[in-house]
Amino acid sequence: MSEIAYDDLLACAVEAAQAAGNYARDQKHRVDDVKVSFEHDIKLALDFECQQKAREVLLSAFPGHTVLGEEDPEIVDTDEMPEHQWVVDPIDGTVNFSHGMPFWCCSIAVRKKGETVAGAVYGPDVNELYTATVDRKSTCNGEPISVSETQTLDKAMIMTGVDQFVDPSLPPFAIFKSFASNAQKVRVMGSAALDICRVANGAADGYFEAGIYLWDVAAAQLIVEQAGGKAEILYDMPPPYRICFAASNGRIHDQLTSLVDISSLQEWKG
Ligand code: LIP
Repeated sequence: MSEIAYDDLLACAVEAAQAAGNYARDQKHRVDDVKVSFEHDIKLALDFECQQKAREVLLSAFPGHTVLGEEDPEIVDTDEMPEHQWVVDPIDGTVNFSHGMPFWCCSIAVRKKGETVAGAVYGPDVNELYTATVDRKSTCNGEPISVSETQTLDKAMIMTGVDQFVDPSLPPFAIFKSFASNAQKVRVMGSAALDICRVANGAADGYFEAGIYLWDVAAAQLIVEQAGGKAEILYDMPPPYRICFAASNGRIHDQLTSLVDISSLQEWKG
């Protein structure tokens, strides 16, 4: 079986992200079609429809590949490492999208035997398309991007988020407090993929979130790494693909992760 060029995989990721993202943008009048409502989160009909748009592009180009999507009906953990697996978040920042906030995107990555080799994050309302392959530098709208030069946490802007388990007594808020007192500023913008891409382009210096999912960060992790930054899963949480994740410009990484008391989070299962 011949190798598939990373550029061909990236081109497909971009095509699928734009198909899903432009569809969501053009169907915004249907944001009231809510399929599932949680206390602090929602699933729109458009989440499912956009995932299907992306799947159609991906599997039309690569019928033998597998797709892991946020909106899959059944998600089971597996130690399998498929030859090619696409990881799709059709609308990252769904609540922002539903309120008419522009900070949302479609995130698509492809993993080869478990290693992300190409990724695209497309934000239609912010007009930003971030791309990276494992052998090329990251770009935004075709222009190369790099992480910031910020050396210390007290001069850093840290992006973070809170998932639907938002009880302030829970450990993630203790971590939020420590970021707020140690960083120059903390921002909660509601889209992990775009947050991490802002670390990649130097607008922010770090990102942390407990209770985020693989599909939120898979493409952006490669984008920040290929922009000179560092990103890592600090540990896995239940259910499958839910993680504690940090990304940075590399220079402040240890200062950032030293504020995360993993033991407190391991007791908190969310
Ligand atoms: C969102 C993430 C965000 C997180 C939200 C939500 P979704 O992803 O991008 O960082 O704080 O709780 O998980 O669910 O909109 O794709």
